[in-house]
Amino acid sequence: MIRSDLTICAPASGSGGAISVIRVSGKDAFEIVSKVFFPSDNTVNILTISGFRVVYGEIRSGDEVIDEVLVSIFRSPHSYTGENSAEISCHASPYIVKSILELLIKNGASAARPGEFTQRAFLNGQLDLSQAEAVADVISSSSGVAHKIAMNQLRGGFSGEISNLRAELLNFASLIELELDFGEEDVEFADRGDLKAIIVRVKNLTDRLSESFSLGNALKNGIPVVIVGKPNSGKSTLLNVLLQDDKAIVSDIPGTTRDTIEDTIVIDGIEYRFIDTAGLRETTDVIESLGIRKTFEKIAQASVILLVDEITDSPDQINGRIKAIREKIDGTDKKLIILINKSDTSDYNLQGELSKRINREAGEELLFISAKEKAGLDGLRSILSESIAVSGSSLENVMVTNARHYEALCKVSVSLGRVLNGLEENITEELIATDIRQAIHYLGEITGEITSDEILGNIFRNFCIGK
Ligand SMILES: Nc1nc2c(ncn2[C@@H]2O[C@H](COP(=O)(O)OP(=O)(O)OP(=O)(O)O)[C@@H](O)[C@H]2O)c(=O)[nH]1
Ligand SMILES: [Mg+2]
Repeated sequence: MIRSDLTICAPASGSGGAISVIRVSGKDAFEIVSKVFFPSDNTVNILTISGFRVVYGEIRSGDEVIDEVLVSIFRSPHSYTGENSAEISCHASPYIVKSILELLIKNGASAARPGEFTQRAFLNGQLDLSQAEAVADVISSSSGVAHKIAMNQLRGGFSGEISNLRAELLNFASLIELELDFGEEDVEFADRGDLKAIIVRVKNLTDRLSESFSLGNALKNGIPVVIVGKPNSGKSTLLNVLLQDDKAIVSDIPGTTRDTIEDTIVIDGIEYRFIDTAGLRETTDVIESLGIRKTFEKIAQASVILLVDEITDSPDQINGRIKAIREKIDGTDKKLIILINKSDTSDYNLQGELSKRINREAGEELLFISAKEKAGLDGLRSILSESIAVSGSSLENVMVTNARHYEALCKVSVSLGRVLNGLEENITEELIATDIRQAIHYLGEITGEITSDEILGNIFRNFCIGK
């Protein structure tokens, strides 16, 4: 619901620290603040003062001084929301913050709803929809890379790409609609081959963007790395040393881990979600077999699979397990890393012998480690970083991290596929125009624009038909 007639207020800073910021925004922001805030320089009037000024003074409730504060003034449209806004920096006492908010509300402000400042920024055209969504991503990003992607989206990189696609389609639509206007006369304003080339190009770009979602989403939420292997091979020990935390129970009893355990850690600016699983073996234990079923699900969801074997396993056993995992991940871009654990219990010669007899395919890595002695882990971390960096060269490009955008892009692609078929099969302009409008509509859904008027606007602006 839009409540643009209300002036809203809310704490804008988190708990802790020495200072809290309270944000007030809306047409009556300055009037309301002026009723409770008294500048120490009484020649200053916040009703008339220019924007981007900071005023020192007291917040008072009747005769009682609640706090000494700084009030920052932002005049419409030069504020985050685009409205008149004030930010009150007070001491970070929960009591003070609560008292000031109560005072503001008593004097006519309303408590802001979640996201309402950003919603107003969008409604007032300060941000488009995908940028507004990026605000939440920037705040919640927990790694350097996630932050970089969110900042790119906030600064309009993604919106720019979507706008370019839309502009191309709007041009195309204009031509088709023009032909529709001349319906009876059977004119073709645009060469069908040229039109097809535009759609192919836009569809390729759309598909490239939607393909970036699986990595983009993983980078935002943590790259899922699943740790699998036979019981007792040291999977939970490995999880614990990677997380530097005793998260999982470790014991010498095979079948210790029966459910999946996961947690995240940032390595070289990228967040990984490590998932420890129940060891894979034939079992009649109901709970354990449920855990094993879950292990397969986790393999399906993971980007990277760490297969943990023991140095005392025979090459045949290890090759058998590699083959079983490979069958599960065949045809995907999942990365398989084979870890031979408990290397501390063997000598170097055995490692050399073993590595010769393990059948690896291109892209699969083999590493000898000792989870218990924390040996070989730097090697593992750098393989992880490199494997993401390879596909992560796309980091330089715009990346889709938001499921809503991904869904919309998939719909765009389907509509464009229909346009291509339509062009090929020479179907009527009406039907082609419908599919194009749909594709434009879905792109507009991403940035939050309204489309049909725009198509018309574009026709008249570009072609000056004047009717
Ligand atoms: N010598 C040696 N022992 C290890 C190493 N890693 C793990 N262990 C031991 O192997 C046993 C099993 O370790 P876990 O981490 O519980 O193995 P797991 O793969 O999680 O076992 P399940 O959950 O039962 O499938 C424990 O006694 C560990 O101390 C290692 O690198 N070297
Ligand atoms: Mg375990």
